[in-house]
Amino acid sequence: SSVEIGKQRAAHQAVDDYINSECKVVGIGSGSTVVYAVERILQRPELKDIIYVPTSFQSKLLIVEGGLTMGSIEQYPDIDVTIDGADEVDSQLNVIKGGGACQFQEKLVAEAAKKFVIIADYRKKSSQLGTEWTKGVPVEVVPIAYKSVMKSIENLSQKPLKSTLRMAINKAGPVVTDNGNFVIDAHFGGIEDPAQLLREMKLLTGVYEVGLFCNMAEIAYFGEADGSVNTLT
Ligand code: DER
Repeated sequence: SSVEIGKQRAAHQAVDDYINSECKVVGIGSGSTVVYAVERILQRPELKDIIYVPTSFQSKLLIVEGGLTMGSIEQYPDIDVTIDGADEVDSQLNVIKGGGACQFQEKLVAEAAKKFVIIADYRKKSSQLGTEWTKGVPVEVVPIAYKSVMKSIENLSQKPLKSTLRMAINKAGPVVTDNGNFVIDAHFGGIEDPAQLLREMKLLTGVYEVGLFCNMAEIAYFGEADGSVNTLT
């Protein structure tokens, strides 16, 4: 499909541009686009000796099943490059992440990297966060606090239109993250000031991590349906 072609081309180009044998430690994000990044890494034997740091159980499986060397962020707190997907990217490189409920470890591993590189298909490009990605801002919350957080986000400077507890599909009850938490999807429509919203949400008791990555990415690769790739820096 054109979306899969877009994902693959963005991922391959980013790996070829940013990962080389000089890299010692590389962070591997989560989601379906990073699968193509690992696919490209496995096509380049010179990248075999790099230590790969995961951002979820899914990311761990990609590294382990790929026969790559896995390291923990505790052992390798200084990462050369982290490559990860995104749910939506605006022209300032503000990003919504957490569609896969992995945003805590993703943010930890992204912040630890000298360079944070986003890879995405064309659907993720947006003029304003919240206008293309309509599933809300993923907010990881401590389970007992999910109602408190739903209440307190009503008092943010930009009010949510609605917020929902993310329910699992192949498991009864709510989605439980790799960290043992719940996820609230907070719908704001177009987000006026993502960095301000992030700051305010991080202060709410019970919030574990917010799927807004502001002023973090160095570059975003967008794969188009025709196989071309364009970047945003
Ligand atoms: O959950 C996440 O943060 C993922 O990185 C997500 O934002 C991108 O997933 P995709 O590559 O499957 O679209």
